[in-house]
Amino acid sequence: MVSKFSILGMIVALGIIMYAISMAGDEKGIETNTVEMVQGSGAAGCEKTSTGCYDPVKITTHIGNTVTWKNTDSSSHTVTSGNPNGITGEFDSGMLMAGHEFSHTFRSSGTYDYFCAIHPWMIGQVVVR
Ligand SMILES: [Cu+2]
Repeated sequence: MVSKFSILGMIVALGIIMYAISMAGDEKGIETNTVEMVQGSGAAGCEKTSTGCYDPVKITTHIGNTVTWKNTDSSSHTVTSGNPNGITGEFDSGMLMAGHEFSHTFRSSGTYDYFCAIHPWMIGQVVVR
């Protein structure tokens, strides 16, 4: 026989799981307008680190704000909207040499994925609210 306590325990556990899922789905990313391409991101592996290849890998900003990407790596990179399976055309830095920057002003809310067209493991995301 299943006791009332174990049923209650299951309901509580389910509640905690549902809460965790809702929090994960609501994760906004770090609020900033500056992203750096990390050192060594020209070689695969940065995508497995906590910072990602673009640091921070996920940011939140607001409508009208300009986000600036700084290439602090020694390799050239791009900031291209979309993902390796498809370019959305929202923004594209073109080839960004070491030490150079690229900026884009976000005019509408949404979630913008982007990646490096040279190193497709480099992916990042901008959430505009
Ligand atoms: Cu790259």
